[in-house]
Amino acid sequence: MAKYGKDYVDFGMMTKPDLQSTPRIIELKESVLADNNKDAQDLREQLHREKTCLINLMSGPGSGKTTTLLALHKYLQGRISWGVMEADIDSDVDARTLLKAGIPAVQLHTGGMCHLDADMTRQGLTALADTTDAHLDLVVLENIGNLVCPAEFDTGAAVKMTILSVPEGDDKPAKYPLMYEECDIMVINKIDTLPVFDFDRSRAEKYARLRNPDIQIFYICARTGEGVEVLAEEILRRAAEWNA
Ligand SMILES: Nc1nc2c(ncn2[C@@H]2O[C@H](COP(=O)(O)OP(=O)(O)OP(=O)(O)O)[C@@H](O)[C@H]2O)c(=O)[nH]1
Ligand SMILES: [Mg+2]
Repeated sequence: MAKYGKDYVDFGMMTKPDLQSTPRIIELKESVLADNNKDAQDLREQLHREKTCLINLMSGPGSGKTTTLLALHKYLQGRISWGVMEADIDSDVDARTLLKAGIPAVQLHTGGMCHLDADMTRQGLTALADTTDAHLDLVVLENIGNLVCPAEFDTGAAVKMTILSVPEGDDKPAKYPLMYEECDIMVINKIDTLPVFDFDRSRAEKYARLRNPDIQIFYICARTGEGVEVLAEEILRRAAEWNA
């Protein structure tokens, strides 16, 4: 029996035909595998063979993950076939938002868990593939808003990306080091709010690089789109490299 949530995949919402605006909601089973890392590695190799680049997008709640995905769509659409798995404890708000923008998306419910593991990610990928005939070259997993647990669980992703928004403060890479150690890309979002917060860019960069000298840092305003094109180009480059 699953410790959390239901012990089955609930496809109840599938009976509704309007998948353009009504997200499919997947109630995830908790993985019973003792060794998540092994499972994640298997999934990563499978995705490599299938030429799907999976990005694990992580951050604290409200840093702008969904807004950033919407902003990226302008630069990704027409250049790559992509879709999104929106993970939340409850609600289908984020998946609805993406579907409305024309991005294939499913909503994953974790039944109270604060992160996704590889098995849950695999369930989500299957559900997402069922919503579209197109092969997805790029899939983004918008993980649960949390700076601690998601960093600890390998989901099988090829790329790990985190967002730090200016109002959260420049000290987050010092306080939640594993997140920044694990990630390939750090996006600093909401730069339009820099004038009203005491966020010090060099301090944020220093704390992050102390943990991870190779982390790539991008500054964006997801609301206005400033800086998003450069981030999109890097995502396209990484996906092309992975899928080559
Ligand atoms: N000023 C400003 N607000 C932003 C920016 N990006 C996102 N927001 C706002 O921040 C709030 C949270 O954005 P979301 O995209 O929902 O954040 P999220 O990380 O997906 O949130 P969860 O999924 O709940 O963890 C919303 O009100 C956005 O409009 C930005 O660049 N500037
Ligand atoms: Mg969101």
